[in-house]
This record gives sequence, structure tokens and C-alpha cells, in this order.
Amino acid sequence: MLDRSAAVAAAGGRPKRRRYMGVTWITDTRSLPGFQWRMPETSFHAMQESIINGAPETASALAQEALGAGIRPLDAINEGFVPGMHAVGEQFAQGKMFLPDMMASAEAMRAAMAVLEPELKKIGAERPIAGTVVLGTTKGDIHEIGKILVGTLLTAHGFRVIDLGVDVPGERFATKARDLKADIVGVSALLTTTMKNQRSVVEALERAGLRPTVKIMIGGAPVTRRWAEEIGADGYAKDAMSAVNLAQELMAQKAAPIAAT
Ligand code: HCB
Repeated sequence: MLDRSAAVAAAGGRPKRRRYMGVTWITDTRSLPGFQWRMPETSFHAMQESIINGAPETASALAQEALGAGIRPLDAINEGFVPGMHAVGEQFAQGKMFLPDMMASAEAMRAAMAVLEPELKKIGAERPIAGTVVLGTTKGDIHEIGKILVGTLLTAHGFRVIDLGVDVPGERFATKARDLKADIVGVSALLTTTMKNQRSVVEALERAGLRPTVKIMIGGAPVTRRWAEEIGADGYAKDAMSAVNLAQELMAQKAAPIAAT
């Protein structure tokens, strides 16, 4: 896997650069002089690199090419782009990448998703509503890519999704869940420091008297099934497809008492 400076060296030129808080970094190796676009042999590998290189234009082009080549959008996300985000996380943890790099990578991920999302959503367009999900990233946390992906796949499977965005306090989850008669509240947290705020969401729904009718599912990189049990959530999902399966299970659980009467 090429890191950002190796990609520049390989292409032998000056790439497009950006500055953020006094740091300069490369935004797109396609801007290098003499760069020739061609479909790479291992397209998933190229997708991963486009994220690591923080290259939105390349990521978007690869997503379009993947669709053209008949690669399923979810495969492109799970096999191509998401592993790139994980590699970025690892490099950040090892001090090999910095905040502006992560931001550039997130921008590249969003560019790829902008191409793939409409295709994913098409699948669910014709279905009856499977349930209403209020989704958000918990207070203090601005990570949104995983949550958006969860929302997209839920929509693709017939759920009505209301995305409250990032940095959402527990009370707002509760108010929206009540107002929109939500079946499920989905709470994302990517930081060990903000995981505790998932508990605050559970507590806010309890205070609002909503727990008998509203299920809670949680997720995010540091989150585990054990944590879900500890805070009294109804389930944990490790990725977006598992979140869809879990949401369907939770809807079946909600329907069960009615079916029994
Ligand atoms: Co950020 N960051 N970050 N970050 N970041 C992480 C999360 C670290 C793990 C990186 C590392 O150190 N290895 C780390 C957290 C360490 C920790 O607490 N354990 C970290 C840190 C430290 C920080 C800052 C504190 C850095 C700083 O400022 N010094 C800062 C915090 C800002 C804040 O929130 N207050 C920060 C900032 C950023 C950005 C802004 C640069 C950027 C986010 C941009 C954006 O989202 N618009 C960012 C990014 C991109 C990451 C990494 C690299 C990728 C996250 C991501 O998008 N993953 C991440 C490394 C990593 O996670 N491995 C790193 C891809 C998605 C698809 O996966 O896990 O989010 P996901 O979602 C999955 C899954 O969890 C599940 O389904 C999703 C889809 O498959 N799921 C749910 C998620 N939510 C669900 C909800 C449900 O109900 C059900 C399932």
C-alpha cells in the first residue's frame, strides 16, 4: 500500500496541496503532472489508496467506475473504501498521519459515498416502510461517516430514517423519538470518551417514558455487545449491514406482543 508521500514520489511531481492550521498536505495525486487515469488491476486496493491519499476526485472516479463495472455499491464500500478509513485510523494512532490527513480522508470517503449512496437507496425506494429510525452521533462526537452509511442502508431496506447529525445530546434523541413516533433510536459513538453519552441517550429515553415503545441500537468503532448490555441498549451492530439485520430483528420483537394477542 502506497502512503501519501510514496504516491507523490512514484508519480514524480508536485500534487495539489492544501493548508490547514499551518500544515500542508496532498489532496489528490491525480493532479500530478503526467498522471494517466486507467482502471487499476485491483480496484478495491485503488479505492483504499484513494482514501489513504485523501483524494476525493479519485475516490469519486473509482466509485463511478465500480458501478460501471458492475461492482455492487456495498462491496465497493466494504471491500474498498472502508478498509482505507481503517488504515488511516491505524496510521493516525501510530503518529504517521495527523488530523488534516484524517479530514482529507473523510472528504474522500464522502466523495465516494456521494456516488454510491443514490444507488444503494434505489433498492429500498419501492418498499413499504419497515419502521422509523432516529439516528445520530452522540454528544461531543463529530464522526459521521459510519452513521451516514448505517442510515443509507436502513433506507435501502425500507426504513424511514431521520438523521439528527452529530454532537446530539440525549434529550434531543428523546424529543425527536417521541415527536416522530420512532420505533428505533440508533446511536453512534467513535471515541472512547463519548461512548458514555450513549448511556445518556438510554437514560433520556427512560426519563421520557419511551423505553417500552422505542428500541435502542448502538454502534461505532469502540462499541461492543457487552457495552450495549451494560448500558441497557437493545442491541449492538458492528457494521451497517448488521445494523439493518438488527433493526429488522428489533422490529420483529416489537411486533411479537401484538401478534400474540
Ligand atoms: Co477521528 N478518531 N478523531 N476523525 N477518526 C478515530 C475514531 C480514532 C479511532 C483514530 C485512532 O486513534 N486510531 C480515534 C479515536 C480513539 C478513541 O477514542 N478510541 C480518533 C480521534 C482520537 C479523533 C480526534 C479526537 C482527533 C483529534 O482531534 N486529536 C477527533 C475527535 C473529534 C470529535 O469527534 N470530537 C477526531 C476527528 C476526526 C475527523 C473529523 C478528522 C474525521 C471524522 C470526519 C467525519 O466523520 N466527517 C475522523 C475520522 C475519519 C476517523 C477515522 C479515521 C475513521 C472513522 C470512520 O469514518 N470509519 C477513525 C479510525 C477508525 O474508526 N478506525 C478515527 C469508517 C466508518 C464506515 O466506520 O466505525 O464509523 P464506523 O461505522 C461503522 C460501524 O461502527 C457501525 O456501522 C458503520 C458502518 O459500517 N456503526 C453503527 C456506526 N454507528 C452505528 C450506529 C448504530 O446504531 C449501529 C451501527
